[in-house]
Amino acid sequence: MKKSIAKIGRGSIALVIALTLAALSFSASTATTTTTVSIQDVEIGVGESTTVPIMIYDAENVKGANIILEYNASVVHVTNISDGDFDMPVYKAIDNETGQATYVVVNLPPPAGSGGLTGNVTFAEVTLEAVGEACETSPLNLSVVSLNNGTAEIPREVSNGTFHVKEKRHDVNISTDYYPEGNGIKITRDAAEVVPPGENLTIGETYKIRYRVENEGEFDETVHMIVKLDDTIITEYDKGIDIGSYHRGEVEWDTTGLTAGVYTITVNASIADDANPVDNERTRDVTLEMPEDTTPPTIEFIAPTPANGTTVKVNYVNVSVRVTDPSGVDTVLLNWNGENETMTKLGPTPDIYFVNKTGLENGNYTYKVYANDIRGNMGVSETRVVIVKVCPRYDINEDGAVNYIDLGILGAHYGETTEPPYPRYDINEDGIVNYIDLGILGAHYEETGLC
Ligand SMILES: [Ca+2]
Ligand SMILES: [Ca+2]
Ligand SMILES: [Ca+2]
Ligand SMILES: [Ca+2]
Repeated sequence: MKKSIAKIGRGSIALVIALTLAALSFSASTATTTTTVSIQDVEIGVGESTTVPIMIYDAENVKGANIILEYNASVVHVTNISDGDFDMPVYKAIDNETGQATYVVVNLPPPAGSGGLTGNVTFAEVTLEAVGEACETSPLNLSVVSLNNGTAEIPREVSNGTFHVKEKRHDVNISTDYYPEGNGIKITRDAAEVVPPGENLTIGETYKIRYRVENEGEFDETVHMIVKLDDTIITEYDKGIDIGSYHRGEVEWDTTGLTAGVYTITVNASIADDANPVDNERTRDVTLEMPEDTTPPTIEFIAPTPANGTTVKVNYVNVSVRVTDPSGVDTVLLNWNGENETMTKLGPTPDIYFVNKTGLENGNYTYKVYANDIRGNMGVSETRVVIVKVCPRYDINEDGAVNYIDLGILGAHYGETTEPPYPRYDINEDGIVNYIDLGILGAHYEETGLC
């Protein structure tokens, strides 16, 4: 090996000196940096392989290197050494009996080669295979036989690594690869059409929540699955998933009867002892909204609203309606003889609205009810008429005139006692039909057009 380097050195001695001088002058200004030969710590599972570099950090004009990696061959083997940044590998030897891998490289001067290497230089890439048992470790020690600039050794430090065989792990996860846009949770309508995040769901439709659970550990597992909507569990089951296998799950979600708003879907896959629990639960927020609504509310007159065309003998009328709409009712107005007024919502019964019209003069009144839903669809009821006809009590038979007919009725009941609600022939409502009532009737006798 020395022979190879020496031979190259002789062939370009002038250039090597020039580069060495340049390197010396350069190093004066960068005296604080130390060239370090380094290999990182490595952790892989039983039987697994990985490739890591042996680095020369803060190199200055490196033209040749001879480095031996020493390791415990009962724990780790070197299965390959491949080129780093140097022009020319000179020697390579792997001995997995003694635990030594030797590699020698050299750089040629230009134009044949790239000259001395400066900066962070990859010496070689070594492939390591874990041949030991779980939890075993091996040093990764670097023995630097030579690190030179063609004429002299370069001062350097060494940073060794440690090789660790990973413990066998239990590890399942909800795969985000399955549907990355939805954090691993896919939602479909009509069995196939995917609802992308940001698109709202429609209340009344049935969706499917889909996900994939992967077993990335080293054991067969029985996985406990829970799918929740906010805090409500919509499905819960156990599922066996073998090593390296997966479970693709789906749950039907019927949104009928739910209120509009944001809901959080949670999919959780749990096992007793998961090495990496952070990937065992995924959530996705979805917004539920009411379906398209172009239909106005339904408006229905209910008791005690008088039937259309009714004559009432009192000076008040109660108008009550039941108003219903799947989207929700916004405003309900009573149109009474052409004038609108807001109807009052009746207590705990959410869809009943009413107005009491009081102090009404005798006459005909026309009315109807308008109602709109929260989507702005306006509906109107049938139009009704009510006739208010209040006659004075002394017009006992309510025919608008005080005459012998009223007198006959009063006479027929004369001397009777009465109870509330007092009959009209007890004109002054004092509980007895007597001369006082007769006197009132007499005072209005032969009046007409009263009602
Ligand atoms: Ca996990
Ligand atoms: Ca509607
Ligand atoms: Ca009369
Ligand atoms: Ca009386």
